[in-house]
Amino acid sequence: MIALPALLVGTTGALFMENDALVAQGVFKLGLYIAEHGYPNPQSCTKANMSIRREWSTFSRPDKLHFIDSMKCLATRPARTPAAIAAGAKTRYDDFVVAHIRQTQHIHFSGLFLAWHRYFIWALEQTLRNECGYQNYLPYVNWPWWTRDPLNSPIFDGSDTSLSGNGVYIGGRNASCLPTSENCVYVIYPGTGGGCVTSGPFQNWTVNLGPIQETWPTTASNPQADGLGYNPRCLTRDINLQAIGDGTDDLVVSLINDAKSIGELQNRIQSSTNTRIGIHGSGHFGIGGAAIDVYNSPADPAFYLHHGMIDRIWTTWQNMDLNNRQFVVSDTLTLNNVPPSRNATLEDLLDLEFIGLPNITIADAVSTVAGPFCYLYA
Ligand SMILES: *[C@@H]1O[C@H](CO)[C@@H](O)[C@H](O)[C@H]1NC(C)=O
Ligand SMILES: *[C@@H]1O[C@H](CO)[C@@H](O)[C@H](O)[C@H]1NC(C)=O
Ligand SMILES: *[C@@H]1O[C@H](CO)[C@@H](O)[C@H](O)[C@H]1NC(C)=O
Ligand SMILES: *[C@@H]1O[C@H](CO)[C@@H](O)[C@H](O)[C@H]1NC(C)=O
Ligand SMILES: *[C@@H]1O[C@H](CO)[C@@H](O)[C@H](O)[C@H]1NC(C)=O
Ligand SMILES: [Cu+2]
Repeated sequence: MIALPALLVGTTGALFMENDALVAQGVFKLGLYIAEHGYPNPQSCTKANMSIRREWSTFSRPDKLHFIDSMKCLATRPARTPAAIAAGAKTRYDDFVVAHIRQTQHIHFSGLFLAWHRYFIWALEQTLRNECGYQNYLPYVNWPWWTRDPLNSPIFDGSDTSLSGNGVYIGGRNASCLPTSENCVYVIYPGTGGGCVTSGPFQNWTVNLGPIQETWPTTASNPQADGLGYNPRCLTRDINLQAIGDGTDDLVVSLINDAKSIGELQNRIQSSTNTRIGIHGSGHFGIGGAAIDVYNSPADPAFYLHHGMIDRIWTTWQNMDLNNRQFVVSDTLTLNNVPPSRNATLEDLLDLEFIGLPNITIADAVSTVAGPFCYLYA
């Protein structure tokens, strides 16, 4: 038997919760599955070159600094997106933001959501490695570890090894409703910031595109209605204890344990109820500011760690029953099926536009160990 769990020994940080136990159980089941069936694509992925994605707090100080520097490096390289497609795309980092903005209405609340974002964050990881000398793998943020005190977490404490801290506090803001004020399922109160990030490595980070949905008072509007014009400004955040507080261990555990189908899993990850915002919304609204703009949210470097956690939940749910949970797809090709579109299929393409990687299909993206992907989560 191929002992994949051996790869994980010594990789856990100071914290270990029930969701981490499920992740480890999933890796064990994946090991059993591979022992029985072999690697799905041994030409491109075996134990010898499997990588492990880890929680931000378990990175060493040098590893944190390398990740931060590599993200900044992408923001100094020229964009590949033509100005005729997006005048606001100035940097290589912006190529990622543009691809996400242009496809927002197809890759959220749709059959593409999980697979497209898996490919997208992997593309960032590979681009950091191939173009900016990064030697490690994508970190993720295990929200349940930090629900009680996110402002003192290693990711948001504002230190030189964080992804920067909160935005400056802006008072006098009203609560808002999700998903819309007409359909008020969940009331969300303003967070603890709202303005520009002023501490840590990304205090001078420039957001070039959008906003499309971010409506905080400090945010200048984009010269183009589609948000693709040039609109350089600071990175805003609004760390929201209510929203982050919803991303609990029991929420993550129940997603993995209770979702009976891919449709139920992806909808529960993204949906709000009157008591909970869903783990995807919890991260976006918990970070706040630029991160609440569905279109432009990858402008905040923390986006990629949040979506690492979403991918870790999907991966673990799949690992629990690999025979039945890989080649499955649900929902259509448009956001909440507006405008109406056909059901997604395993042959539908994941297009990363000017990021510059080939189109792959949803079927190509359902396994993290079948190539092009070759990774596990600790
Ligand atoms: C893993 O190794 C194989 C064989 O050497 C190679 O073809 C493949 O590209 C590698 N995959 C990754 C993800 O590095
Ligand atoms: C908050 O709501 C009140 C009452 O609807 C309104 O008068 C006020 O303009 C709102 N403030 C902001 C900042 O939106
Ligand atoms: C931000 O810019 C200021 C002014 O140029 C500079 O002094 C400071 O070192 C920069 N901080 C970071 C974290 O890049
Ligand atoms: C799309 O999927 C739904 C839910 O699985 C199903 O009821 C419906 O028949 C499908 N539509 C088509 C055209 O296949
Ligand atoms: C990906 O597919 C789209 C059509 O869906 C096509 O326009 C585009 O050129 C393809 N990109 C690559 C890199 O092949
Ligand atoms: Cu997204």
